[in-house]
Amino acid sequence: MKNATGNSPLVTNSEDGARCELTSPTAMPTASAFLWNRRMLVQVNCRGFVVARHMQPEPAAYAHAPNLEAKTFMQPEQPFYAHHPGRFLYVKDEDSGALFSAPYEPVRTSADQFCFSVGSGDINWRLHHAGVDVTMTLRLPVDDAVELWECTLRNDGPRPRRISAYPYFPVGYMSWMNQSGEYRADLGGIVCSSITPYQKVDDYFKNQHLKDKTFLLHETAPDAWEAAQSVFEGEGGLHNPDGVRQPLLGGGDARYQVPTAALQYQLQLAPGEERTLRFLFGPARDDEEIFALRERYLSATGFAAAAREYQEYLAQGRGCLQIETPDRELDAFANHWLPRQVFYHGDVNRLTTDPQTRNYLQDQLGMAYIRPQTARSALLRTLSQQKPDGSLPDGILLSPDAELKYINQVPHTDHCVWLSIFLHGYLAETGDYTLLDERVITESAGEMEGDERSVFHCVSCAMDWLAAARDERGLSYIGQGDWCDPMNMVGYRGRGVSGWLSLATAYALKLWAEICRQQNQLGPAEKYVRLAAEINSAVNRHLWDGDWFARGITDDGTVFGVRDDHEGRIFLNPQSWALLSGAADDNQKTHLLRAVKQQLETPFGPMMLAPAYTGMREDVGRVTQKFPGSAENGSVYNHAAAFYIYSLFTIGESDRAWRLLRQMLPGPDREDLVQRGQLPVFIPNYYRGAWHQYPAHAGRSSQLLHTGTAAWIYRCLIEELFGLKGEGEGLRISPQLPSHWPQARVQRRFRSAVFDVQFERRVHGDELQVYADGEQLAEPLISPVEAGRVYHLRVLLPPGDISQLAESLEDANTTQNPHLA
Ligand code: CEZ
Repeated sequence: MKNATGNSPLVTNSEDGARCELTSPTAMPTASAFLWNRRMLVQVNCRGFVVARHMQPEPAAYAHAPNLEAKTFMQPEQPFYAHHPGRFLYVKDEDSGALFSAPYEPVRTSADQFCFSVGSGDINWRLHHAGVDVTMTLRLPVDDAVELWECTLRNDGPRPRRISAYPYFPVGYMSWMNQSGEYRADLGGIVCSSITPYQKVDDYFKNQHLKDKTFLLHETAPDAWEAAQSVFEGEGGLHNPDGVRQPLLGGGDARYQVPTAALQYQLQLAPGEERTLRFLFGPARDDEEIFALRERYLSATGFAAAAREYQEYLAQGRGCLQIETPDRELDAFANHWLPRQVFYHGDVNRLTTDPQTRNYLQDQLGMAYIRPQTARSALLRTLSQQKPDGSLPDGILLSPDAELKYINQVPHTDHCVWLSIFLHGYLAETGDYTLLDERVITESAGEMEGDERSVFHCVSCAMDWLAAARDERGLSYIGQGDWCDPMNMVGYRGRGVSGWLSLATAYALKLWAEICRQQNQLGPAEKYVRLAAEINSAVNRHLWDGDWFARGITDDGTVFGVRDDHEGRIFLNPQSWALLSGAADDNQKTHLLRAVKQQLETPFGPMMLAPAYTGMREDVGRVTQKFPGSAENGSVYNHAAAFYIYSLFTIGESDRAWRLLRQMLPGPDREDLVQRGQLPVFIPNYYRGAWHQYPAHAGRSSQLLHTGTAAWIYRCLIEELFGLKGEGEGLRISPQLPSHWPQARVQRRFRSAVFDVQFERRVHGDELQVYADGEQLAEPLISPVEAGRVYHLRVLLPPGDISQLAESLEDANTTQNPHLA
């Protein structure tokens, strides 16, 4: 534990990189972390505010306005203060009346010491204030929607203390139909009840299984309690509630009032003495369920068993890469946090029942490196929902009752692209070519019902659909959106086309052609290569703007994302995908790399477009209405940055790729951490952009943890930066380490074998040399790979490329934020 006000570092990684700790509740006030299990997600911030959702199976909240639309997780970047109550513990000295609270909110007293400590399976806060040590720890079990809280109070001073401790878990507004709260001695806690509001008769039947109760159960009986929020908070409010100003809480109920859960413990602590209190907080359908949760978890042994089971669960998400490089922060991130985020996405599919098809396939691409059998079934599930014309629906239904909702009711045209991208990555990683012969049972009703086709056939149909969904110029229709959801008005009248999607189609067809060739399907391979070339040249004919590729052409025939545009002048995605698809020749590459550097790069990564739109453009769509520099409107949208980084690696721009990859991680210096407000425990979906418009705000994290970025960056590290990539029956070694790294050590699990790799720089000689178990390889390829074997590789890299290094330094200078300098 470090001093909150001293000069100790703001954020530190533990020695093994498995814990990340923040030593101030105010320097990065929205810094957050998350825990999840198969039923729920909890995102907490360092000050004690919490957003939690459980699945029933649609996402729902159980504390704070549950019947507000629980569609997505609310924007945690916005201060939690007004709308996001949390889990608090007030501590009152019974003799002096002095009050503080843990973790920091709601009283906001600055503690003598503060630590917000994030682990992969628990989050805890430790603080020391006025002679009292408080620890609050949150864990989740694997399979139930319930929070396990453990609070320890310790008298750290020389004299006996009389203290009242008040766990306060606000529940918030539950329902306009029916809400209440009361203490239930028989269940051991406060139980709040409601009826999810509805009007349609049908909903009555649908809602019957909903968990309409929220409980706070205690292991140790309290001295007093209160269940009405207005009575507990009273005139003093959350910061100084009336309840804690009285000797004892009043024991009131909430009867059609906003319910809450406040308990009071009067503790006498001798010097050095401590007390541990355990609680369960969560949703339930009825008393029986509450009772069962209590029986199962609410004890020291119940908590310990849950923690053990949770560690076993996390072990299933263990990454395939362990690294030791000159960059300690990267090591911690790549060894712990990144695979954890990939596993979260891939195992619970962002806790939705109808993930967007492109998200599902990209999340599962990440899963191919962690638990490939899950990725495999996801592909089969996706294809089972393919439409008769070869296209894919906008979302994939994961349960029988699931429906396509929200964004999935808007027609997007890019979903098929992700099929061959997924497969290309999956097959390289697993060598599981039998998947291509697997029979797919088509679920869709009508003529295709019961039809059985091979994966190979289904994907070919999807590729044919993509190749056909183009206009007379040969460019891909955008419909009401492509990868960019809110780019919904470029082509809503049926004519507009997407430059990005055209390039992505060319790339997808090329990848598929490679797979066809590998399968000895030479005719189709040749066809897809030809189609890809045709699309690339159509893009070159219509969308090359002299220095970069345009984003698209509107319904009215206006090319946009070009030099004449004052806003949305240059977009990142077409540049990245022109590198991937091969549309850009060497001369074009030089131009577009320079344009991206000059117009899009910031110290926090490349922006997705610039300048950000400041007003509605009706021929582009609602992306232009988003706040400039936020989300798709010109933020450093990490998913798009990841595409760019990946594309840079594929053309051998190693140092440029490294520089941008490193910029995605917050820290390690304090200034950067404070500006972003993000802990290096997950990649947020964006950092604020609009670098030239609102430089003071640039870099600030969205705190949104759902992003395709995680899978792509994991892939970049494994296959590109460390260059340990599957190929046919083997593993190819083609590292692109940053040129200033003298060495690195990596352990890579690959198809049931282990590769222990030592990378070193050579002093002389400019080719790569690989030694496997002492013997030099003629080609940097180990093939076939023997399952169960441990390979020891020594990889000698050419000396660092000084010219690339100079490029990096020059870049760093051109992107200095004037407001940070
Ligand atoms: O959603 C993401 C989508 O989940 O935005 C990406 C897209 O490729 C992903 O599939 C780029 O558009 O305004 C919107 O509708 C946006 O689409 C957002 O909802 C965005 C969220 O930021 C996800 O966290």
